[in-house]
Amino acid sequence: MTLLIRGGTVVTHDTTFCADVLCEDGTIIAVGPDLDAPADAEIVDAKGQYVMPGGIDPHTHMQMPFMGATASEDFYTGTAAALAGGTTMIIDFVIPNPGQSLIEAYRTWRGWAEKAAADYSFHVAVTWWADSVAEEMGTLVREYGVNSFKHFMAYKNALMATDDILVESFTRCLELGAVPNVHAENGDLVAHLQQKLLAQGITGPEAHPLSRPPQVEGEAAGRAIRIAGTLGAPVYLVHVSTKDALDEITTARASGQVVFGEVLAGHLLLDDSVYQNEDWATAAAYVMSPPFRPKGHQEALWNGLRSGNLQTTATDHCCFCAEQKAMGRDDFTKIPNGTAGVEDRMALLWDAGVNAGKLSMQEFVAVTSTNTAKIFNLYPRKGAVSVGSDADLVVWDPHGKRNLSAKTHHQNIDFNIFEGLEVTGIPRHTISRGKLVWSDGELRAESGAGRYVDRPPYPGLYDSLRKRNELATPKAVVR
Ligand code: DUC
Ligand code: ZN
Ligand code: ZN
Repeated sequence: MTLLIRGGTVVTHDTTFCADVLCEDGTIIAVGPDLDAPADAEIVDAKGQYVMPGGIDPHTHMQMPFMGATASEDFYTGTAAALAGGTTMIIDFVIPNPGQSLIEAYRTWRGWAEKAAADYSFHVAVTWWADSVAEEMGTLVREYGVNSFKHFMAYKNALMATDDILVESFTRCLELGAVPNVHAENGDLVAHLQQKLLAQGITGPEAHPLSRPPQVEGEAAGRAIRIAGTLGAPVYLVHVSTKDALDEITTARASGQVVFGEVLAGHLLLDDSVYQNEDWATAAAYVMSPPFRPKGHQEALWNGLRSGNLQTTATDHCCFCAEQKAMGRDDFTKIPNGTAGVEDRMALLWDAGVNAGKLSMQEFVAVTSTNTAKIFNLYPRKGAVSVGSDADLVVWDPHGKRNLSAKTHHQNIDFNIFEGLEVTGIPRHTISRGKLVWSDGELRAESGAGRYVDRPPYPGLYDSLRKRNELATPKAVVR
């Protein structure tokens, strides 16, 4: 199958030029001016539009069983919505229950993901520790294409990884060449504050941000970074939502430590006033962790992206509908945590980033696609417009408009946290593995068309880290 994208302006993370892009059997086979295509090739007219790598969302939770509910978005509906928004790959999370085999959980998630319409990969969470966990981490890296492991520092008595687990697991990640990820919130403090608020009779969604104030994230981020730094391991902080955590990352990076930071579209654009809504269901719809933050943090996060101290953007897409959120009607700690955004991230970053002069087009590509591909060792297969790369592309109309709304989005959730926002700059066409899957408002997603993408360990990063650690190895005094 051949597809020619004709007459557009190619934008990558480091350059912009006029060129056609020719795709065959899922791969880009030529990039250049005035390309010929066979008579039966599908032609996409990209005049006046930008041709960019499809978005990669490194943080989604399709179909996730969590807090007594199951996320309403499955791997088909979620990846179809992603394609409608110009995102052509997700990295989701396998989350074993404490005590459960990591490989057993991995197989379960792989089974759920078979219906995906776009390419996908998995981080695997470490929620407990034993020799068998260390062994299975090795098997996952060597045989199953996993090069990143997630650690929840929150969710006490459920998924929380305590410091001893972080030390064991980060050490193992370093041996294996895998990147440890952390959800940085101090789970003990959260549990304490939740009980205190309930005892004070504050039971509604307004208590949610009060139970997880910025310092709860800042403390955990600093701790994870210091643990990683002491061990000589890299660390990737998911959903950095506060200036407090960003400052920890910035300081560590300035001292030469390998630390990466991800920011969510929601944390860049929304603030904690949403929890004051007088309608319980509306306020509850915004309950996610970490919560939306007081005004001021958003500007700091934009500056983090612009300065390169934050490298990736994501959504933490985790959908719970109104009737699921209602489980916490009398107790905010029981509201399933999660919000949606996989369909809207690219347009939000373009509108609030590029149109507002906060990001260049190249920076937009870097933070929505290429940086994720590089950190998780998918580049240049993904995140590039180059010969030999997967033909995962978006043809971007910088003048097109979209009104973000639950009434029109494709996400399987009855609420849109960006409801009513009009964005300028939208995906006119999305190409997944060389196939046109979103075109002028028509979604042609196909269940099962997405493939699992292996992510082998990243030798470039680990070779230098190991060398650095070796040089820093202390020597015994010979007496
Ligand atoms: N936060 C959420 O809001 N949902 C899923 C998991 C998480 O960490
Ligand atoms: Zn999280
Ligand atoms: Zn998450």
